[in-house]
Amino acid sequence: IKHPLQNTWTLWFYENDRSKSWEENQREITSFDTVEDFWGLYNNIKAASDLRVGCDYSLFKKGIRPMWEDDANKRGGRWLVNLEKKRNELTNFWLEVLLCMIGEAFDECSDDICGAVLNVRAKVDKIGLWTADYSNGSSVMEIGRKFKERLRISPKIMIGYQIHKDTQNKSGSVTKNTYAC
Ligand code: M7G
Repeated sequence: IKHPLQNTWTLWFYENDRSKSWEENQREITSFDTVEDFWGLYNNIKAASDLRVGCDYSLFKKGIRPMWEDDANKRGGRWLVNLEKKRNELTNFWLEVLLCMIGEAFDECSDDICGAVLNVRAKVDKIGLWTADYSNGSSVMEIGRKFKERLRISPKIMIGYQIHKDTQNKSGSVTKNTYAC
């Protein structure tokens, strides 16, 4: 018998096709709910660092689309880790994020986790950990601290949490941090 996970997770892949809208470019790949099926999938897809610039992987709880507009993300935000010139470490960072989520590493805050997104970009790759409710301050902070610890980000480096609504409505190129740790 296979080892069940607490949640069922869905992998999404985004590939930039200019003839289509952003939403149409998000493709649902598959869902899994056991440890074995996770590795079966992981071992059969491209490593994060082999994705072309402009592509994203997203892993979300089943039923949540990897977009601001989804009901589960409407009141949410994300912890954002910028990975500048770390393309060779990208695969390991992303795997660690996946393992944190499917292993429910955020303990009693795990219910607040929606999913995570990897953006492979020309200058700075990004990993965002999406949570359900920005107003849930203690949970957001707990998740942020755990996330930082699991990714072994130095205490000297601050990571920020941004509300999706702010990201959506931003006028400049930076979104303000609502929390940091
Ligand atoms: P990105 O891919 O998150 O980051 O956003 P990047 O700027 O490093 O490439 C790029 C663009 O994709 C945004 O300006 C939006 O036009 C679109 N986009 C990104 N997200 C996460 C969403 C979303 O959740 N919903 C919609 N409708 N568009 C999005």
